[in-house]
Amino acid sequence: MTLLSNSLKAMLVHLPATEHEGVSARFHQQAPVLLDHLQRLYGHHAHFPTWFTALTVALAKALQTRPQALRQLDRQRSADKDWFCSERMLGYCTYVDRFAGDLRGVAEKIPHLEEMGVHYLHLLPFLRARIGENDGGFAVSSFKDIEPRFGTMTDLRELTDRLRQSGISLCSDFILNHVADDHPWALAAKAGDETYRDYFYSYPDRILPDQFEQSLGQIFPQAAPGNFTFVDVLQRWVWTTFYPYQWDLNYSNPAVFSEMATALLHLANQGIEVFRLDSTAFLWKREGSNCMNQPEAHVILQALRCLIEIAAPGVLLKAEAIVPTAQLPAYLGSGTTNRDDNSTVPVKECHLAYHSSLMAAAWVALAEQDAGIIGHVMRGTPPLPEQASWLTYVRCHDDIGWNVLRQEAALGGDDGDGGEQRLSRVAQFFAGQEDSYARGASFQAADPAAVHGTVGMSAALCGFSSAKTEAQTELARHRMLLLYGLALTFGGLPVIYMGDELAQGNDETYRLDPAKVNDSRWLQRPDFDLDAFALRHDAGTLPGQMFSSLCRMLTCRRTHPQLAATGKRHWIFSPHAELLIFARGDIEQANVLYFVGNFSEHPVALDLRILGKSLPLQPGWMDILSGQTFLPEAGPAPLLPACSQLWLIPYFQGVLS
Ligand code: OTU
Repeated sequence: MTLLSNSLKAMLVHLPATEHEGVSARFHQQAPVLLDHLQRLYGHHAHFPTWFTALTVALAKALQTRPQALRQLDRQRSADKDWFCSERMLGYCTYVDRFAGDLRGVAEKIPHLEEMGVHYLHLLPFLRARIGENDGGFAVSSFKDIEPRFGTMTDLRELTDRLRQSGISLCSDFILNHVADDHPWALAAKAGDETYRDYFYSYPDRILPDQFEQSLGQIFPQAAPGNFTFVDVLQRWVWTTFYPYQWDLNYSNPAVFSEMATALLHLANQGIEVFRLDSTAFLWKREGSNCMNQPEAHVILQALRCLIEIAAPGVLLKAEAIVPTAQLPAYLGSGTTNRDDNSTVPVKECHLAYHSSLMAAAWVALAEQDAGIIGHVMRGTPPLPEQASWLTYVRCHDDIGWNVLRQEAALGGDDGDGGEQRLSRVAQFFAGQEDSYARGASFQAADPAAVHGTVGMSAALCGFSSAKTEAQTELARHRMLLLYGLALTFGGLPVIYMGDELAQGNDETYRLDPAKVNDSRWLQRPDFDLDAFALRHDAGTLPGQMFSSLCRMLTCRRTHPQLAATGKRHWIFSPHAELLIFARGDIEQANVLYFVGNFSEHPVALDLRILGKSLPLQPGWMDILSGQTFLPEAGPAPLLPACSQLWLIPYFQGVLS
């Protein structure tokens, strides 16, 4: 206890008396858990007490320098902890340069974001990145500087202020698993500084790397095979899970934790309100394992959460863990932990986590014309813990990783191979093989039959690029809207990927760039199409039709509280495997909302009697997207056209519910 009370004293010395009460309250709530977690990771180090006290002083300095406007936001959000679970929350993800050139250009695009009702903007990495190849900014050279071509730290602060005036929270990648090989820590290591060499994992020979490799996966098996890179100047093998120039940080070294925690708090004070914690699954290495989802990785994330709760409680942490459904909930926090007064509190980890299984399952359902696998994922998704939400999405800057669905694919598959052939067929379908409408490409699959990933913009994967007739284009648009309909109604924070609102296609130019040609993810990283943007209100054009249809769905979402992340969700059995049916809200109440999606390419009859079974009387139904009503006495079940969807609410003749 003295360590904690001494640490609090050391903190308060740096803070104005007006902050003491609030900080002390947050410290008393979080510090015991923080200390417990850090002792589990680093308590065996002799200098732990000194190290811990120094960390809390860094915490105090972060508190001391946190701008007043952000402290105000902290207070507001401490009183409304579910703020990001609202049905009004909508995200948009894009690259700074591709969307607007630089940070100042992003501010000029705010009206476009406001028109869609965006309240969360994920700008892909904009910190100073490695000179040369840098994995699209995911090889960070400095956590203190902005990529010069995007602007300055002042530009960032001005942008976050401007976004906040429009009710938009900036989300930034915080790439905490690795740094670039030209980061000062890596340069110091290469210069012979053993303190910094120990910020990384490195080995004098292949003995341990070869032992680790036996149980490790491959992220870039084609472009960067293996997980270790020989660095001549070190004469050692460095752990590089991703590209050879991305050196994994060694979190068994407490110095790494405190450096990264300090960097996170500094960036929070620049006005970043959400941190996308990149590659969180890989943070802890354990021989004989795949070094993913290790318990210590969760302890690290929970400790970062404690620090944020003390120093910047208005900030959200989002786990980027592309892992099987069963391993996702842990990233939001599971179980309870004891406080020093023996009370138990729920473990808090990240506020948000990508529901990558739901995203991948939606694409599988489209390829198979069967919604079964989405049902498996939905039923395998436990209720959200308090103050937590899923990030739901259709596409992002990365590949669609099919292997997250191995468990679900094995359930419905009939190949007896754990779903591998089933997922391989889907990957090949979207890579445009056989008679598929999709125009995607394989990602890092040396063997076309192997299951790895698929790349391509939503529009290309949904058939816009291959469409030869008006009907085929219309069907492609309905496929894409169906996938966004699921993301918007499932219950989470849905994120639009830049260009999808205009049905923007692939960017094939990466094949001409030697620095990109080996990473097909660049296929889905086009510049924002300003010509299409100019047509967004022209209903006679494809961008116009896409934009108006999507905006209709966005309006319906934000005006129906049943669709908030905190709302209940009930999967409903459908006799037609093509149909996905689930209810949002209370199925016994008249404000229940049903999503019905036809994932097939042919019309399917919807027996309305499946819906509303728990309602006191069988209502009629109204589709809030089209306004169309379906009355029980109107006769046979309505036919759902191919790839169409209905968002149904009870409709009592003459009385709108
Ligand atoms: C993440 O990668 C980023 O989203 C990628 O853009 C980066 O290349 C990578 O980290 C390294 O920073 O799940 O948890 O399948 O989509 O590795 C790591 C390749 C991730 C990436 C995947 C992803």
